[in-house]
Amino acid sequence: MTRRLGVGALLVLSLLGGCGKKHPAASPVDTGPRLIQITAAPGVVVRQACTPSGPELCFNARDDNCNGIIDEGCGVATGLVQFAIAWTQPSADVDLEVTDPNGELAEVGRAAKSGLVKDRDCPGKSNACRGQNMENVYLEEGDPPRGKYRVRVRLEKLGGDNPPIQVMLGARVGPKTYSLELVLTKPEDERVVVIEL
Ligand SMILES: [Ca+2]
Ligand SMILES: [Ca+2]
Repeated sequence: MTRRLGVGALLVLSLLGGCGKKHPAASPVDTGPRLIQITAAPGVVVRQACTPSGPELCFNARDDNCNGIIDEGCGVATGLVQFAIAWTQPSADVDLEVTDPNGELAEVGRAAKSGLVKDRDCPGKSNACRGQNMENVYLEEGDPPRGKYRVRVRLEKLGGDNPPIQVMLGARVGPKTYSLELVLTKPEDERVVVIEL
C-alpha cells in the first residue's frame, strides 16, 4: 500500500511538472478521479482520445458522441468510474471481471466496499440480454479509491458462434472516456488491462 501511494505521488508530481516545488492547492473541481495510466496486454488497441462518430448508440460500450458518458440514454448505469464491454455475437459468453484497488472483485447483485458493482451479465440465462451483449461495472456512489483497477476480459465459451470475438471495452474515469479494442479467438482466451487512477 505504501509503495503504491509512493508511485502515484511520483506520477502526479511528474504530471505537474516534477520540479519538486510546492504547487498551489488544486481547486475543488480538480479533485475528482483522473486517469494516471492504462497498461494493456499486447494486442489490445488503446484509444485515449475520444473521436465523435455521431449520436450515442446503445449497448456498444462506446462513448460515441464523446460527452464523457458511455451509452447514455440506454438505461445503462454509470458512475465516476465505469468499465463496460460489448460484443456482437449473440451466443458467445464473454466475461468482464474488474478487481478494485482493494483487491475486491465487482459482482452482480453485491456492491464491493469501494462502491463498485456489476449490473449486467450477458448473454445471461434464457437470452436475458436479448442479443445485446454488454457487461457493465460502475461505481454506485462515493469517491472511487485511487490505485489500480484490474480489468480482465475473458471468453468463457463460444456458444456456437464463430471466432474471433471482437470485444469493445469502454472505460470512464471522472469526466473522460477511453476506448479499447481486443480480439478473443478461443475459449479461455483472455486479456488484462490495468487502469490506474
Ligand atoms: Ca456518450
Ligand atoms: Ca454508445
